[in-house]
Amino acid sequence: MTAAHINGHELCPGNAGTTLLEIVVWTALLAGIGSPAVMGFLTSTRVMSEANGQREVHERARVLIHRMEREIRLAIGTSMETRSDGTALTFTLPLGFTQVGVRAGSAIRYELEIDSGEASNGIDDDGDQLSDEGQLTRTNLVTGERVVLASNLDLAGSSFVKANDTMVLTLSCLGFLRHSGAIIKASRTRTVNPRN
Ligand SMILES: [Ca+2]
Ligand SMILES: [Ca+2]
Repeated sequence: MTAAHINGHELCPGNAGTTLLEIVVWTALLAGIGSPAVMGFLTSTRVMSEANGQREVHERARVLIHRMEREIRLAIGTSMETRSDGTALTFTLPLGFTQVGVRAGSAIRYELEIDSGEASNGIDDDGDQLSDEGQLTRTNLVTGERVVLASNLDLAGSSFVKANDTMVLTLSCLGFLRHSGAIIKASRTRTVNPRN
């Protein structure tokens, strides 16, 4: 009999039993220690995701209105016109300058358009969680080129209003936060005076 045996019994159990026991212990330990850590990780990931979602909506509104503001400052002031319901703005950009004044260039129209699956009724008709959302388009009326500058705009909170020689732009962007189900609105207003 070796030192490892007393009365025919092994002092050290076989590998299979030890491994099974270790698995049970480690599983219990990981379950006790790991669960709060995993839950904490998932919670912080969701919080970060929601914060990023909010930031993205605010950033979209900021960039969008800055882009419009920059172009409208270049416009010929007397050419500015708005649609009576505030959903469209047209103006002419200068092509150049002569001794007698400004040479007119491209005519531009910015327009707020409701999404094809939506009706202006205060509810979400197309099932994307947003109500009465639409897009902002820019059309060059000379060449016909039309570009969608942004989607998911809150049309009820967006408008173009002309007051004497000044243009008041208001854009409201929407976002849906998947984890909390919250709807985010970010509005920006700029008063712009064309230089030409
Ligand atoms: Ca919708
Ligand atoms: Ca609707």
